[in-house]
Amino acid sequence: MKEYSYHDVNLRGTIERVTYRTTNRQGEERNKYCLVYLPKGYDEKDCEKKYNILYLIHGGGGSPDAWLDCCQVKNMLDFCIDAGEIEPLIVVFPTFYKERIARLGPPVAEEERSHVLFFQKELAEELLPAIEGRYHTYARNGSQEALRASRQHRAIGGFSMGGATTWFAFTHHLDLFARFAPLSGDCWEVEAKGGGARPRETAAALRDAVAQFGYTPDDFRIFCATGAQDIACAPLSAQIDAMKQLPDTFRFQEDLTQGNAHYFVAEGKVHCYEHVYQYLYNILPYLFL
Ligand code: FER
Repeated sequence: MKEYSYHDVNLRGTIERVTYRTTNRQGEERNKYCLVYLPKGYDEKDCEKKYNILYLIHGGGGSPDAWLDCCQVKNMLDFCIDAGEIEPLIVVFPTFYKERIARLGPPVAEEERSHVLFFQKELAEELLPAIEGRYHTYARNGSQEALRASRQHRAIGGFSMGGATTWFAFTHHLDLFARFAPLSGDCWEVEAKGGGARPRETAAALRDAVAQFGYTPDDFRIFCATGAQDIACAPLSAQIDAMKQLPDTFRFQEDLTQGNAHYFVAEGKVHCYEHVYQYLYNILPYLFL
């Protein structure tokens, strides 16, 4: 694995704050914000140029600011684009929490799972339309039809509970996303902590989603990673082992240009943004190939 460290860059992307309407869990209307990274050179008046887009989700207890506050992901994006290592892309930092929460005490897995699950409807019906009706992505507009037609140019990834969010997007919205980067978080589709506790059922649920949406193994790519010392390593590795037993659906390869699924475990890395954004650095050049 390549290690990223801070670089001076001449031309930087910008961060915008976007507010959109949603309803809270009681059904009351609310404003929510997300942060949007626009690469250098992004010109709102240029309607010809189109950008790939990555939705990057924080971990449990976080906020739209967490990724940007906790690691050098912005400098890494600026550098990779400035150096030509990746095509310029838009990165959206939303939150799955409905209201800003200051988590008291330790996380309760069932509760965290329910936030992430409840967010799936907002993701598809409110967040994506608000963003892609506004910025120059491959979606013609923010309609579900336009979003589906441009799914090859849309990725979702996340850290920890953001990884769980990413797996839920796979099972719920495979028609809207074609690229997935679950980082240090297992799939909680079957139950909280299910990737580790019930790996075979979890792998089957992921396979069934592909079949139910009518897709083939050529229609998606999964880039999954964690650290050898990360608390997600044991559950995620159990889940991935079970997915490897389903080679008709999941074609694991080490080479990031081959197959449709990748899993790497980085030596010495733990459960924190500073370590996890390194995986993103390694994945980004291949995410939209
Ligand atoms: C995991 C390990 C830890 C995971 C989530 C966590 C979704 C969450 C930790 C926390 O919120 O503190 O595999 O998968």
